[in-house]
Amino acid sequence: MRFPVYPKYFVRGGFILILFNDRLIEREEAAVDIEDRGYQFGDGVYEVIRIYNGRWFLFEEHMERLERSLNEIRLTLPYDIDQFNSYLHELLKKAPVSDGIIYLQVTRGKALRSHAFPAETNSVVTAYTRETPRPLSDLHAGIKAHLTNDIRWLRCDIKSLNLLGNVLAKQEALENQCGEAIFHRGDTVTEGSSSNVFIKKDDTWYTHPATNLILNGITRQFLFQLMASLKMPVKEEAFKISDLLNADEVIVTSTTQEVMPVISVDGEPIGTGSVGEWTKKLQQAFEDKIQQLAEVK
Ligand code: DCS
Repeated sequence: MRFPVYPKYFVRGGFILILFNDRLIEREEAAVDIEDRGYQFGDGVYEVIRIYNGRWFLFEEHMERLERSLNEIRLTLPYDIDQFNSYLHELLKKAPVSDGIIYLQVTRGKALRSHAFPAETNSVVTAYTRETPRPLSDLHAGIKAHLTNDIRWLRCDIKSLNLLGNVLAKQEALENQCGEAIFHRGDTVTEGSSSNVFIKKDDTWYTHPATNLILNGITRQFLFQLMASLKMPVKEEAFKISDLLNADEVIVTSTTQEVMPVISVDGEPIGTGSVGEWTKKLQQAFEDKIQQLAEVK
């Protein structure tokens, strides 16, 4: 008994309970078949949704992107999306987190190993919550980034389980004492290994347009709203490595990294080499939204 003060299936801190298709089961009971296509081919899609103060953040936006990813790889859920929503809400209720995430994924399920789709698909849904503290000290001080060649496929708009290109890039960044890898295709900057990239030059933010070459981040889209409210112009326009290195300010954005300042790229300081003023304003606006969420009854 790990959590004697709670009834069975009510676990603070998450992860002990797993949504496995239509059941909530304990972590130890959850096992994926060797021939699950998610395991063998990376044949599936996923989402990471933020929870602040026990409440969902941008839930609908993530679920809409999940539906898009599913459509793009011609995969269907084992039940309708409303049912899925209610299972996820039940999961968060039974395995609550305060500042955390819900990780969810859908695979094309178990089938004899053969590349083409199986005649019958038995999609497998898994999801769990996990306490994930906000990266407050990095948000305050900023991180270093490392440039690397974007070797990924040409459908980065799909939130696919295939993350090998991203994994290798992040590892390379860490081995260079950097917190994030920033991808470039030729001379063009695309996105981070697990984030989108914005640069500020003069009085405008720039970020790569939402094409097949990047994931259209939910945080990225949310920042467009914050930038509008702060009267900060933003252009969805591709920019070059030289623009990145000569920017006044650089940020990477994601569900877990929020509005993360980048203070140097491969040892070259960005702007003054410290967190810029526009970045601080954006971080404050983001903070205010989280605070508002906490106040919702
Ligand atoms: N680009 C890539 C390649 C990502 O993996 C992510 C998020 C983003 C952009 C930013 O998207 P969101 O703003 O919607 O988070 N990656 C998720 C991940 O794998 N872990 O946490 C976030």
